[in-house]
Amino acid sequence: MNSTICESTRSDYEKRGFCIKRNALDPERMQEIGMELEATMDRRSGETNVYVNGELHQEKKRPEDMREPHIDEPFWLGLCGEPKILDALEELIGPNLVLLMSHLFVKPPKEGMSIAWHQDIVEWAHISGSNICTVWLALDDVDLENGCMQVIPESHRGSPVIEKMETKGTDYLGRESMISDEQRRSAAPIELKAGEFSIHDAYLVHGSGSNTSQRRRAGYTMRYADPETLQIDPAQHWSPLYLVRGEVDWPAKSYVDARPAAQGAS
Ligand SMILES: O=C(O)CCC(=O)C(=O)O
Repeated sequence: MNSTICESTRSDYEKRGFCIKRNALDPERMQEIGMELEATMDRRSGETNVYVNGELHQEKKRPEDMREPHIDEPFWLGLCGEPKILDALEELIGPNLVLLMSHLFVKPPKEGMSIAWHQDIVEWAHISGSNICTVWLALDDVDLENGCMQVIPESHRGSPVIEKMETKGTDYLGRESMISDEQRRSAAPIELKAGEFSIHDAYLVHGSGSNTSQRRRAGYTMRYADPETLQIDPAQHWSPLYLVRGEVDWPAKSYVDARPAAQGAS
């Protein structure tokens, strides 16, 4: 296991496909985020319909699967526009930033699911572009024991599309990228304190183990792109596209204006 991690610089990010921002959000802000997380988890708990071998079952909703909270909860959209996060992104992918998606991944103690090795870009068949990335904000302290994210450094180089196979396991995705043993051995854990975040390229192979600890592991992923290089079919995309910083060609591209000044004005 390779435990060396890169700092938050553009050259590290380009070389290794990810970087880490330490001491980003302060404890007061994290306390506020923690309270909102509890409220969102309460609102989204309950049962959901699933089909197993063609038969309908009711299952408890998984807290790993709280998708797109930014669409209907202004708090999470506001967090996607957090200046410290956008400043870090701006250095890496440029001054114009579009929010594509977000997802709260909460792994409960002792039973949090693993997430198999995958590349984000391969999961989103209707999206392509050379400058798409994910911010993974730690809402709890995360380490290998509670199932922190792990990455395969440099696996994004050359923008490969790696074939997937079914895991036939109990992981969150049910399919995984076919990577070599050598790549597996090079995995780097992204251990973070609450309030720190990592940024990874959409082609980088990553995943996470199950939570074997007594502690919760919560993270918020926010996915961004540079609108100049982004290619997306809005008809197939399940959420609006939000411009969070900079400029785009209005109104040819239909973005929701979520830049902080626009939000303040409304
Ligand atoms: O939260 C995790 O462990 C994995 C998250 C992930 O796959 C992603 O951010 O793309």
